[in-house]
Order: sequence, then structure tokens, then C-alpha cells
Amino acid sequence: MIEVITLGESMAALRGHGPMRLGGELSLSVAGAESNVAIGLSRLGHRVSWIGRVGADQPGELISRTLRAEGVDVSGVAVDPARPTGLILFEKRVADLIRVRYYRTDSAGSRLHPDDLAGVLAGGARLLHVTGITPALGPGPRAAVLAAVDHAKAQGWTVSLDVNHRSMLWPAEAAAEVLGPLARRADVVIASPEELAIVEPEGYDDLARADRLLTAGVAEVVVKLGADGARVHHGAGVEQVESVRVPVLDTVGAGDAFSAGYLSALLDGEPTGERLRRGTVLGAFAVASDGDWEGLPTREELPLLSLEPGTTIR
Ligand code: KDG
Repeated sequence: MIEVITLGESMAALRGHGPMRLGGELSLSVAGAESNVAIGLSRLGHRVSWIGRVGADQPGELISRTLRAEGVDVSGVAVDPARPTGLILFEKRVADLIRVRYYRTDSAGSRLHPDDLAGVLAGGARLLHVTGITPALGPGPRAAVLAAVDHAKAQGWTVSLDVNHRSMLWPAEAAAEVLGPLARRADVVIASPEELAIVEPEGYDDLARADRLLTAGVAEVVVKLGADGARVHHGAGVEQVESVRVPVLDTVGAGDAFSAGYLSALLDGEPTGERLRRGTVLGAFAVASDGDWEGLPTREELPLLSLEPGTTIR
């Protein structure tokens, strides 16, 4: 039985080291906020389905194959023969500063439609995870997210939203119009402080903004604080944990990793403090390894970062 359903656009990801205009080698992988979360959850033993469209091309094959290899259910992946799979370039300009470029306008993923959801939604789940990226891709993906949330609410599933504002896709004002009401329908809202201000502009600080969302019916408002850890606001108060200290290699994907860890502990029935802790552990695995999801841990590997730095396991 599937526990988690998520939907969005995944892209072929090309990663280079140093200024891209100088040429050099690129590595090819897969990126996409929701598929990153799906892989993170799957590695921790959860049954996850990812819904999206890919082109009838090799990058599309790469996405389906990668997700299948990671144990993610791809029965809801549609192949769109008329559009290419989107592309994302990651240019590691200096150590931990990365420039992102999208080539995804009119991509297969941006044609996601509510009709694409029916089969997977009918199978049931416990949790629907969506992000603020998908509604920014066009009317079809936006309608698909809203339809999925309607279905999940009607079925009594938990709904989580990672605000994930991408300013290259839409300005904050346009995002606020769509994501503000969407956040109020979610049970769990995950956001950076800046993203919290997008979904809840009223309120003079995080606490006031989170309180307004809780009053509107959200159960948990989770604020990602990067190197400072993470905080959760809920009906019984506020809890905060520190981040796990690791050498930083690549920060992209850390937020998705955090979401996967938080949601995994939620699915396991762990209390909110443990959800935050598992989130920060996954975030640390993500920043300490190259790629969006490649370094994410299996369940057995979760305690690894508590070993002394420099440990060799023999
Ligand atoms: O969260 C990491 C993502 O930014 C990356 O995988 C690509 O989904 C992505 C996006 O739209 O930015």
C-alpha cells in the first residue's frame, strides 16, 4: 500500500564545477523537488508514488529509470510524445555557491494535468506532499495540485506543502496569491522565514505568521533555518533543534531532504521534536554530498553522522 503520493516536474540535471562558460565536464542526473522527497522517503523504507510527465526521450527514460531504481512507484508517470523533458543546469560557481538555470518552458512536465492523477489517487495513501514549484509551472500543473489537495482532504489524508518559492518561475506577489490559500488547506506547512512571509504576509515575525496559519487550521508550521536548524510551531507551542554540523559540499536539495526526514518521522508516529531531528539529519546528509538526492541515507545509515568526523568504518 502506498503511504505517500507526490507530484511535480523532474528534470534532467547537468552539474558542472566552475564557471560553465569555460566548458569542462558535466555530470548527468535527475532533479526535482518532489522526486527528491520521494527518493528520500523511499530510502527510509516508505512506499511512495511520484506523478509527473516526462518526454519520450532519453532524459525522460533517465527520470523513470532512476525513480524506479530508488523504489519509487512510477505507475503515474505519463510519457508526453509532443514535449521534451525539462532540463536544469547547476553551475557550482565557487565551493558552496551554486547558480541554477532552467530550460523547462513548455516541457512535458509543465503539461501535467489533473487527469494524470486519477489512477494513483484511487489507490489511496496516508499523505499527499506538494510543493509551491508545481503551481508555478502553468495552469495544468496548478490545477493538478489543487485537485490532488481536494482529493486528499476529502479522503482525510495528511497534506504537506513545502512552499519552495522559485523566484525565477514567478515573483513573490504571484506566488502569494496561489500559495497563501493553498497553505491554509495544508496540515503541515514547511517554509524558510522568507517563504513564510509569502504565504502569510500579515504578522511582524515568524511567530505571528505561524500563529495566523495555526489559527486558520494548519497543524504544524515548520520553519527551515538552514545552518541554524529548524523550528516547528504547533498547537502546544514551539520547538527548535540545531542543525547537524557537517562539511558543506552542495546545498541544493537540502530543503527537500529536510522535508523527507520530517515527513518520514511523522509517518512513523514520532513526536514533533523527533520529526525536526530527522529532518535536520537528512538535510545534513544532503549538504555533505554532491547532488540533490544521491547522498541521502537509508534507514540503517541514519545514525552515521553522529560518529566522530573522519571515522573509517571497517
Ligand atoms: O530543491 C532542489 C530543487 O530546486 C531542484 O531539484 C530543482 O525542483 C527543482 C526546481 O524546480 O527548482
